[in-house]
Amino acid sequence: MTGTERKRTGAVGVVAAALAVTLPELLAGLVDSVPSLVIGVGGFVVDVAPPVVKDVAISLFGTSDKAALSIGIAVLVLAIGWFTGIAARRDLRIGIAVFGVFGIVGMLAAAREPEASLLTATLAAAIGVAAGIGSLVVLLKVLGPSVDPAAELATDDSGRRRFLALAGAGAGVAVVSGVVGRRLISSVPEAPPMTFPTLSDPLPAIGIGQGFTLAGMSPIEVPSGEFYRIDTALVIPRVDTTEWNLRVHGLVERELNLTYEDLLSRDLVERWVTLSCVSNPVGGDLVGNARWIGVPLTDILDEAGVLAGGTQMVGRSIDGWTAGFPTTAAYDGRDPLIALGMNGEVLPRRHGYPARLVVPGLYGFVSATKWITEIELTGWDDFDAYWIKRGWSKEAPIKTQSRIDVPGDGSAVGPGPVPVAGVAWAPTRGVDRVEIRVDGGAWIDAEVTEPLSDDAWIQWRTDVEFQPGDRLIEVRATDGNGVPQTPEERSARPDGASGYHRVKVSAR
Ligand SMILES: Nc1nc2c(c(=O)[nH]1)N[C@H]1C(S)=C(S)[C@@H](COP(=O)(O)O)O[C@H]1N2
Ligand SMILES: [Mo]
Repeated sequence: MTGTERKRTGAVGVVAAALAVTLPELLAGLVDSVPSLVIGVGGFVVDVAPPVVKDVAISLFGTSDKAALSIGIAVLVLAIGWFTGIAARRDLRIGIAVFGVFGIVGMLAAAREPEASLLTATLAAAIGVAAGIGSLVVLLKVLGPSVDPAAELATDDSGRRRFLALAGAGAGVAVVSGVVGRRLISSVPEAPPMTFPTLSDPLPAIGIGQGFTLAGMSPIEVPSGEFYRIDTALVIPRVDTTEWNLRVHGLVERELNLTYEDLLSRDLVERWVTLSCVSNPVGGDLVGNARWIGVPLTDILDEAGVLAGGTQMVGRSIDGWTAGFPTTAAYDGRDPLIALGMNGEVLPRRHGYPARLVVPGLYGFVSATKWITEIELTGWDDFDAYWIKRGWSKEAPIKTQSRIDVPGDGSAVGPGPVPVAGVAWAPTRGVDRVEIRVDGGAWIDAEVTEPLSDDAWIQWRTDVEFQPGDRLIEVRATDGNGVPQTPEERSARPDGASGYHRVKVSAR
């Protein structure tokens, strides 16, 4: 095969593979019941990847890691396409086999997705396989018969132009269906706004302008659109509340099946609760504070009647994710919620619409099940939830933490007084005090905002006049029991990072 022939047949394979992947994506975007093969395969990879790989990739913990996974899949698909095209030039059966195998893998993976059926997954895969093999055959044909090494293929100008036009058109269709398909798949319309008539004491919103306002500083109430998002879902589940219900079962006296209307008609309460991800590094932003509206979890548990052995409360989501925490944590006065609203509005889909758990003081991975469909009471030792099976701690109270938001790390400050400010949290215990120190000197008290609740973060600030030169600022919080945050440096795995947040500045 000549260099040109290799390039062109490789390109044929790339175009065919791109069409095989993107046409079913477009269909998945247009028709709700058709699953995305890419998401199916991605989800499968995410589920079976060994914990080590996940720790490195953090693919389940961050949103941008999902983009990385998609790009990885795309590059892999196009590379396989390249080699398939070249191989198919010699023997078309190889091309047919590769697309066939990919179709079967895509179908099986996509059929596992919560909203898919074997039928719709098969349909999507069949379209992909047909598009791949079809374009492969057509483009190879246009390229002309296989030639001897000395000759050039499709050497006459019109033949070459025809090939380039067709291949270009194929690539164009693939790009458009890929982009449009992705858009459609990830565009999840929010539920329409509504009021919560059974909410008796709405809390006032804490907008920008309340608390300390400094450029670069976190607000007390993080707007829902800026709130961190962590989950294993490659697409946000679309839950139809007319079909949805929350099943409370397991070690209970009576099983409950609650509809969305049932939950909305309950006595609702509103609470300030700071949520944190266990993988939030010291100084990280996988933490936020919001007003959550919901049904007190204990109301529902009391109604179901927890039996003696029901020492673990497992939440299960529509996409099969699970989290479990001790039932005693629901009853020790911390007031967990089956949340239906966030910051005064319907729970956004990315944060778990129609309902999720919010348990003050526990990291999200053991407690905060979004898109919840089941609450199951089991024995503590009888079930290990999603992340526990992957080596994370089973008990996971949120550690007392504080963060310096301003000045930014590495920034130049001064001369004169420099505002140093940030947030601190110790959900269920509250924050009593925040101190900072410079270059390991004496701790200086910062001013703190009035706590909204023991579960909510506070803002702190103070002004510092730095001696010129490189300076190191450290912060520590003391919780409501008088226990200062530990200086011991630990990474997130297995039960949350600890240590002081440090920021370096250069002062003039
Ligand atoms: N269904 C589902 N719920 C989930 C998760 C998930 O992967 N799937 N991740 C949990 C984790 S690890 C965290 S930190 C919180 C984050 O909630 P947020 O995305 O609303 O900030 O959700 C929790 N609830
Ligand atoms: Mo998390």
